[in-house]
Amino acid sequence: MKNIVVLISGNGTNLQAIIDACESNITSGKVTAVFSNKAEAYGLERAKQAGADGVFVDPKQFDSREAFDRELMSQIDTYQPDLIVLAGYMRILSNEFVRHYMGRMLNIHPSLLPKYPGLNTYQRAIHAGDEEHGTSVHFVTEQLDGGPVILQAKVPIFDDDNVELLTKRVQSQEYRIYPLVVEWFVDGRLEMKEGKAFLDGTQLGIHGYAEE
Ligand code: NHR
Ligand code: GAR
Repeated sequence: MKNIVVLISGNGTNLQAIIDACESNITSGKVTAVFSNKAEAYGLERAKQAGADGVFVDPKQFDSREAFDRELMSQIDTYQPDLIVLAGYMRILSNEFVRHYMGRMLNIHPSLLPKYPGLNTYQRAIHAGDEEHGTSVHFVTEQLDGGPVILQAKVPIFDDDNVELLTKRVQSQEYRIYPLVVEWFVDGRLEMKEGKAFLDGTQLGIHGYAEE
């Protein structure tokens, strides 16, 4: 059984999708702990309901990003994780943290990377007049939202769209693709080598498995 540790900052709906998948089709993975940098994150409740540990680590108790991340790392490592999953985790991670989990840490980012790294992607896509938006699962590297993409899902942007509707449309796709990628990883089908993602030994392109 592979141990999965999930990092969140909020609601944890992606966490829930992964927990649910581990109770059904992901037979070789288990969420053992969930860490949050926000005390009120509802995802901590979801963790406990699923029989996993839900741990809040308070950034205010630390002098620097590096010191906070070092504490997080040492607590995470008590679970001997095979995979770290960022699921709506809203704090940039230090290089030391990223290097420690390199090749075994995934993120889901709400844009069709490499378009729109960073925050407020929905507003940016609507404002730019884009006809489509989406979400990307990628390996985490030291470059923010710049690690190799594994899988994307696309949705249309309609003429009378708004951020709320578009968010819902994108998130419903996240609940399909994130558990699938986690399954690939725990089944040993997915790896990162020399900054590239490989599925079943085949190198993936810049949009991940779903090439144009
Ligand atoms: N850390 C590294 N090193 N690399 C990545 O690719 C990371 C990462 C940490 C988080 C998620 C990411 C996203 O999917 C993620 C990817 C937060 C920010 C941010 O600016 C940016 C990207 C992501 C998450 N955070 C502010 C900060 O100063 C705080 C913003 C807030 O609290 O609202 O940490 O988009
Ligand atoms: C997700 O939609 C994810 O793509 C996004 O936050 C949401 C978290 O929702 N991530 C980021 O914006 C990272 N910067 P959830 O807590 O309900 O899973």
